[in-house]
Amino acid sequence: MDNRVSNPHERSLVVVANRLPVRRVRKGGRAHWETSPGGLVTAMHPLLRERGGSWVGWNGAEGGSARPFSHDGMDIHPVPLSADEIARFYEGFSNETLWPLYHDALRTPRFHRKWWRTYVEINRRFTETVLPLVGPDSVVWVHDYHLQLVPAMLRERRPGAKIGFFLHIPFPALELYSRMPWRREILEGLLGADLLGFQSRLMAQNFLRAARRYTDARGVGSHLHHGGREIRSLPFPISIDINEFETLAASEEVGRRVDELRARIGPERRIILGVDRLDYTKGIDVRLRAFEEILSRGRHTTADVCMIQVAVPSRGGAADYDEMRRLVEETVGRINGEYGEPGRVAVHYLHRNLPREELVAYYRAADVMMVTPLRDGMNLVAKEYVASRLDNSGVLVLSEFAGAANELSHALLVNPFDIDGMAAVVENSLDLSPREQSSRMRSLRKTVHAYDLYAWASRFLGALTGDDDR
Ligand code: GDG
Repeated sequence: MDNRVSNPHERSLVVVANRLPVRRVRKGGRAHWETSPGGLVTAMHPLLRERGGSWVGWNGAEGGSARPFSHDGMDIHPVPLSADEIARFYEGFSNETLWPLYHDALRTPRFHRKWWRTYVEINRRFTETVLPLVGPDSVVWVHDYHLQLVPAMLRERRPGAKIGFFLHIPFPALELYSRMPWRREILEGLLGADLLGFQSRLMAQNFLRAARRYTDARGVGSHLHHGGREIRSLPFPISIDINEFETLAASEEVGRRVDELRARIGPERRIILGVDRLDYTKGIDVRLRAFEEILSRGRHTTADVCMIQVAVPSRGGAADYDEMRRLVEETVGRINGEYGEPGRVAVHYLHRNLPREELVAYYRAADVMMVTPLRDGMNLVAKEYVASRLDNSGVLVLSEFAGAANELSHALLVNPFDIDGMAAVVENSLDLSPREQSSRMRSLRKTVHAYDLYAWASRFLGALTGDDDR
């Protein structure tokens, strides 16, 4: 590891996100940093390496050092959090107030003044860490709902800085957002940016409506005037590194795993797949009930179809998440008890994180992919499935309430709250002719190809720095 950090004023890009792009890994008694997998890191890493740049974020654990270090061409600036701060800023205000409120209040958001006070304090700490890194030519890109106050806190101290903000989760409709006790403070925090990016046009508009209602920002279309500056709120739907998925999908290793999986499931049985973080926004429980409905209708049995649900452990210990896990596991147990046969399980349930090769093998093996969140900013799994279908076979069943539905209109779109409706669409998808599958998948692949993760990052930065025409 190289501890040298170069002159911050030569830096042109500063990424600010809740999590650092590195994680501490222990091997043979020695700990070292490793670059974390994940979309944001994949998109930012080459940019930071080429242009030079810093990443400010939390290491994901309790305590730790604030000492900066270099890793893999990036200057890393950790923001340490204590156990209490993690409980109030991260688990509390971020995940039990903002997350449910922004996802259409699928769970009741909890509003606690002490969580809010810690949220303000930690946003301040992030800002203090960023400030010394901001030179006259720097571009600061702040990410996500944990850090909505950072743009204005930075603006106050660096009035001329170029500041962009991207929200990975939905921005809710005004009627819901209005519940937030600190709605004006959050909007004013965001208005410190020059450019606000959202996953869809509707989400960008939701923000504009809220800002016009609760702050003195004024303007028409996507432009606002506030504090003597102009702010734009625009859609920048995030994407994936399609080449990475295509290369993995074409690899021998993945091919071998697909053959193994197919042989184990039985070549005559169709596979319906779900892959999600175990989160109540993802609609896993309702999806399972739609599969149960299909089996109860009797046209399909475990002799010709099965479901594989990968549920990646997430936010365990939080009551709503533990409750969702219990419900999902109870439903899987009920379906298997009712419809399974020895050697022919109805629902294969994997509560774990899979290696990427295995994940892509599942994408390739699946005849039908169900991506049915009740609300989702984008949903990258939908795009990853499409990217992995090199032979244009397979069917994507996609929720209308995922941001991805705006672009992936050739998927079979469903209302994820409608059990019978989803069951009917999945039944139809099992009958879809190879020709229709291929014509839909071709269009989907074209869409994902046309606009990948790198295009997303460079369009956002282009719009922020004035190198585009929007
Ligand atoms: C937030 C927003 C928005 C999943 N299982 C495994 C695994 N994954 C990877 C997938 C995918 C990622 O996790 C999940 O991304 P999503 O987009 O589906 O969902 P969130 O985690 O909720 O992400 C969302 C996103 O931010 C980006 O802006 O799209 O709307 O909620 O990349 O591949 N990866 C591995 N093993 C697994 O078992 N290795």
